[in-house]
Amino acid sequence: MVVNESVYADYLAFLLSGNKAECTRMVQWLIEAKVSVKVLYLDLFQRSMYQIGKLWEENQVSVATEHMATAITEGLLQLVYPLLFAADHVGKSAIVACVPQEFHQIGAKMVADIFELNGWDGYFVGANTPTQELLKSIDEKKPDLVALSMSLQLSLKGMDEMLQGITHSFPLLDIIVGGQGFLWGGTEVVKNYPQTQYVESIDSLAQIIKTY
Ligand code: B12
Repeated sequence: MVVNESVYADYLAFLLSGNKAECTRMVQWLIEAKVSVKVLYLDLFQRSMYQIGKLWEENQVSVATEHMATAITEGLLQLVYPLLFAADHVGKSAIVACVPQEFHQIGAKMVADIFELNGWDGYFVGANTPTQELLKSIDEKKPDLVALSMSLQLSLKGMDEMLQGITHSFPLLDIIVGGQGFLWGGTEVVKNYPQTQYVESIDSLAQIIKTY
């Protein structure tokens, strides 16, 4: 089932006005109507946040409105949780982190959820993760995979630093990287790290997870 244009328009209007109650009711209703996690994430949450980013860039909405919409969206992700943990556990795990200086975390949280949806443990360790802290988590959790998220073009330096740190301490660990920061380039940096793969979407990620 898809999210049709009028449902999306209503949701966006509620999100922009900070109407958390109506946004919650709409998401609950879509979950009951068996809309998939992927559709909710891409066609409702991602689409509306990209639109809010565009409106903010064009000075049509304030920073406060954008912050409010972000907070509401982060809360709504939790409504989806019961759908995530239904899959049989396959005994694999991934750590998901935002690279240093990267404060955009909704996409990375979605990535961690996609692992859960496929029966993995998906550990989201946070926005702006210091490399040393990530290394400690890897040592502790011994994941099968590490996923790094980058939303800003400016975060490429942090991505490079993190890839260096991981490959130095855990040379055989598979790493995947993604996020809209790569829209402005950066895949050439990733190619310097043989265990690392750029993945362009959560759809492709789901395919890759299945091959593990
Ligand atoms: C909310 C928001 C913020 C919030 C974030 C809070 C939070 N809790 O996350 C705050 C206020 C912190 C913020 C700050 C800034 N922001 Co901002 N922000 C946004 C906004 C509006 C929405 C982000 C979002 O949640 N998107 C929805 C998610 C679901 O999409 P996503 O992140 O792309 O993730 C999807 C995919 O990319 C993918 N994915 C993501 N990671 C990974 C990883 C892997 C491994 C894989 C496979 C896939 C994958 O999966 C997700 C699902 O499909 C965007 C607009 C936009 N286009 O997104 C701007 C945007 C990202 N911000 C922007 C900017 C410029 C900034 C600031 C520099 C502004 C400033 N001057 O201070 C700061 C930088 C802060 C920092 N150092 O990180 C620009 C970036 C432009 C650029 N060229 O880099 C954008 C695009 C806005 C714009 N139109 O100009 N921002």
